[in-house]
Amino acid sequence: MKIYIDGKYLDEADAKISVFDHGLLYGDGIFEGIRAYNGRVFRLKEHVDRLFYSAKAILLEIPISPAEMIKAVVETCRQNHLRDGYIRLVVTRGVGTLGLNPNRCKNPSVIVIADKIQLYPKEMYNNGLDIVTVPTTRNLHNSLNPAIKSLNYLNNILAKIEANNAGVEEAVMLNADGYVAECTGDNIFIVKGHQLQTPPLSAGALYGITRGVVMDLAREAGLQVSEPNLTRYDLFNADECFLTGTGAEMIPVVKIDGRVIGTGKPGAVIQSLTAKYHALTQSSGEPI
Ligand code: PXG
Repeated sequence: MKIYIDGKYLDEADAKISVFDHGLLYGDGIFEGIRAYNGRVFRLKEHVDRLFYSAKAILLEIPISPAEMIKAVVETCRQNHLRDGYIRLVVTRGVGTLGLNPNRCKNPSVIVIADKIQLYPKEMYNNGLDIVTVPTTRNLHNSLNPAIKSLNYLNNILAKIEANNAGVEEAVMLNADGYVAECTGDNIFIVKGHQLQTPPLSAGALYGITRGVVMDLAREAGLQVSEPNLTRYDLFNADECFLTGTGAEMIPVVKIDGRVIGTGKPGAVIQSLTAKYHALTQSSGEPI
């Protein structure tokens, strides 16, 4: 495998980052997770834009332009003969001292890894997930804004551990006001009648690329799409519930905190939106 680091394509064994990199020492950096389908990188521009927005928010100057970043991603896929897979884009603050002051980090590092994708097992898509609400609340926006896709994912990891401890795959994270924010690596949606609802970004959700695509597909299909504050009560009483993310795509949820959602089986809306999503991923994107 060839890994892009700061303009060079390195063998995996040589693709290394300093122990003084503040990405490692402090989680000081940002990232993106992107998919390639059928020889094209899906929604690449949107992912690169989000990376630059995250960078802006943490005052990190990415050393290459968005156009160069797009080229680096496509070229890394080419070098690895990747037609379908997962791409991880990382920008770290770079090498500094053991002190936390980022002023000592003069050269941020850009890393692109293009690899195979690890998917949830097929049964989970067919049968739907059982998930739980966890005690760890989503970060506050005035502390570490969940819109920033930072390398500091401890908030999400703690929630994931709590889900694992409860014997399920995913966690519903609430914000400090008790409203639903999102899951650890996926946005959450509910269907109620002809309405498709997902928490607003202000509730502590990432501006998910898949979230945006699914909202567009739903509007085209004639559903009413809105972003109200949602409580656990709203989730429990939904007709359908599902999660969206680049890795998982769309995955149904059939049980939350012991409450069966809808019929307890993946519903018609998620099934039809998933078909549309698959068609779109196979037919659009930046050619490799
Ligand atoms: N919320 C969070 C907190 C995320 O990290 C999403 C929502 C979905 O966003 P996109 O743009 O992908 O539709 C993410 C996605 C994983 C994994 O292994 C997921 C993400 C990052 C790293 C790993 O599931 N991010």
